[in-house]
Amino acid sequence: MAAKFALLLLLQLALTSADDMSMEYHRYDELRKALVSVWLQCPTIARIYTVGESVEGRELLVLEMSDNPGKHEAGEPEFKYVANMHGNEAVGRELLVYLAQYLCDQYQRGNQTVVDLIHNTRVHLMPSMNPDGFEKAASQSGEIKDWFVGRTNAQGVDLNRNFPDLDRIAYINEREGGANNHLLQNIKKSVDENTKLAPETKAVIRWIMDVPFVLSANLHGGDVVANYPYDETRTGSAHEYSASPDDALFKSLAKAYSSFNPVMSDPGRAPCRQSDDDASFKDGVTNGGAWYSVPGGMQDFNYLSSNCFEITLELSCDKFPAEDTLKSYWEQNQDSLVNYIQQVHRGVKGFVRDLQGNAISNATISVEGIDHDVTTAKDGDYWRLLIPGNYKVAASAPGYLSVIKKVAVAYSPATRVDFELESLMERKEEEREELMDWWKMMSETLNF
Ligand code: GEM
Ligand code: ZN
Repeated sequence: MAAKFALLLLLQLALTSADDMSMEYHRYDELRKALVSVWLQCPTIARIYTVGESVEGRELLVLEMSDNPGKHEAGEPEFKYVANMHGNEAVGRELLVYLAQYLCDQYQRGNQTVVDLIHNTRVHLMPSMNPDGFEKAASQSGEIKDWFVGRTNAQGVDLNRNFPDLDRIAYINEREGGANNHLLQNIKKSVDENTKLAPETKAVIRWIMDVPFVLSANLHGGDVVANYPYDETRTGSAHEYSASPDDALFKSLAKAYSSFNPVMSDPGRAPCRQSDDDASFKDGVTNGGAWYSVPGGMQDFNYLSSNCFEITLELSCDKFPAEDTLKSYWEQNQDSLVNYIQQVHRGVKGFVRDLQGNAISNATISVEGIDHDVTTAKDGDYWRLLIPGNYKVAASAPGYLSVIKKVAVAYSPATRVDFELESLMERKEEEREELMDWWKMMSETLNF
């Protein structure tokens, strides 16, 4: 009996492996089953968890893929893909299901790139941030779907306008002096009590604050481009290039995606629609503000509230294309999706510890010339994505003497830079002892 069951299971799994799985839209229950099937096939490198519930009670499911699922490993960077926050934008949702299946298959086949990726990275895939919207969009009869039905959550909230508008705070701080990172800290309480925040938004905010994500992308549809911060313009004008302190890096990250996608990077690609305002698109990438201003978006929220650098990927002209085209989207995006995850292994990374070797969490890592700091996670581990170059990197923490190091950064892998910080208390103690020794010596010499 057990053998028969195992055989059936194997047969089912063989049928759903990435090579021969025909791509079809997964409704909510099918999505759950597809994720469970990956987990059953690859239980040692996969885990399913949920970060919360939608308005209508559907789970915001995440498939985690890593060699030690379920826990943050000291020194191992965390990565996320979030799709379908606009419920009617369905391609990203299906691509993440397919990506999960692909990573599982390739890991089992010993594909070295995938094995290395899984061993060195903790990858989180959320195929749908707006499962209610998706059900609404998918319930429309016929192949052609309305452009807007299912975009918002079940309360009519556009989730990509619903995040706390930290850009406004960052822009004020730019003028008046003040930080542009970890800006949620002072207003965290107001997130819990804020009735304007949708449950989906709240759940994702908590997730972003809890997991030490380093890099992510937010998958959309309706155009074909990789969009990078800032999304909201400084002046409030509709279109205006809005550089973040990490503009060069973000451009490089966006190109790391677009350059592996033959459609996105095609300089001769016709605009999705005649009326499209894609004047800001170049090499398949665009600055968000230059395209059009988006206040309250998820992308900038990541950058301004946490250590996570996020870009927004527009993957298809149609938001909900015909099912038989899904496979072609996978083919266009497969290499980009994998290559973009690998970007998490760039820049500098390492640990900040005290002289006894104890981890210093929440220490600040700053780079001369780039006005945006990251902080260490609980094991004192940090990741600071950077483009190639020579940098001065400083580690500091309250009560410790700061240390600055010169670092050369190549494209990849990340340069390892550890910091040992001396506590000011220890320094004071040392100084006191030195003074005592001196006093002792003086008194002996002068024969007091
Ligand atoms: C966008 S998100 C990407 C574009 N960002 C900017 N700044 N133009 C949205 O939320 O309106 C498009 C989409 O819905 O996919
Ligand atoms: Zn969208």
